[in-house]
Amino acid sequence: MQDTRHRVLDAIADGPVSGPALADRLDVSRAAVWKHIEALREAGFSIDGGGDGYELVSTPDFGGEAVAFGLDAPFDVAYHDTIQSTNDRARELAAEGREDVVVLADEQTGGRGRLDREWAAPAGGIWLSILLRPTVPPADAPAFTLAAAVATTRAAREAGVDAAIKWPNDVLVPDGDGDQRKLTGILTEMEGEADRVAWIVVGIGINANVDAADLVADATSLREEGGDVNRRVFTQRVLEEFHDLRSELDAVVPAWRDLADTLGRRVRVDTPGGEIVGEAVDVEFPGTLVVETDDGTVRVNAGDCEHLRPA
Ligand code: BT5
Repeated sequence: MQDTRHRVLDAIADGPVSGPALADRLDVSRAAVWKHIEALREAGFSIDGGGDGYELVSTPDFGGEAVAFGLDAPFDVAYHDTIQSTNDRARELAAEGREDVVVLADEQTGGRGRLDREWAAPAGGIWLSILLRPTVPPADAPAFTLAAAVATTRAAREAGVDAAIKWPNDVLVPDGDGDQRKLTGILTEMEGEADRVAWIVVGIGINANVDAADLVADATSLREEGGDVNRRVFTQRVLEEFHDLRSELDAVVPAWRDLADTLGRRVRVDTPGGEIVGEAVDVEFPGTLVVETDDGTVRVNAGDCEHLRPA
């Protein structure tokens, strides 16, 4: 069904094509063609239906059909205008055995950060969760979080926003006063056995076309940094970059290094084992931060990182 709809879109994008010709080409009935055209119009596609046949005039700025159309990555898109949390929905889909699905929403009513922190997710954002079943050990899972940060940072830079990554998973924008504001947060959840991941959900929260006043202190948005973006295109770019990286995990850390703002900085990292202060000198696969402290080199796998001003 979805497939035929995409083929209808592809055909009328180069249109105009008559209904009977479309039915012939796609090997479906004329009534089926008409139903797809109506469904696409309802999803916000503007389709001309003049004497020469159907022709795509414009694509909506957001939504499931819109993001799936022309997406150069093999993900199904499950779109919701509003939902509690895209990560929660992706976990349900994982329990149903699905994979390579992106749950996407305009608004979340119960968005979650790490450690059950709240994530503000008003309408106008790009709130998405990617459900994957990679054949990797659980220890490699952090690489997917880093890949999401790289993908989002690249998309933000393409949109003209001066974004960079703070270890491990925040995409930040400098505020001009030496501080940084958070544009994106990433929450990765997974299930698996000792040697093999069953599923991973990578949740990416992008403050897109929203006012910073509707977020939290120290947050920014694409709207604040450079103006509203076409969310369809932005989402597609994030998913395409992410797909390239998850297909070549070894490329993730070098790409992350190039876009990181943490390396070379003095940092304080709150870890489950206590606080670590020193200079962040490197990141190693799958996402380990290497910190030079007064007591020697320390490797950190997880924690909250704060950039400190130079001593
Ligand atoms: C994160 O947690 O940064 C991960 C956020 C992941 C959100 C996505 S949205 C799609 C998917 N579905 C979900 O339910 N979640 C994911 P953490 O590093 O713990 O940061 C959380 C902290 O960021 C909060 O305690 C606030 O201080 C701050 N914060 C909350 N909302 C924010 C926003 N919209 N923009 C910037 N900062 C925010």
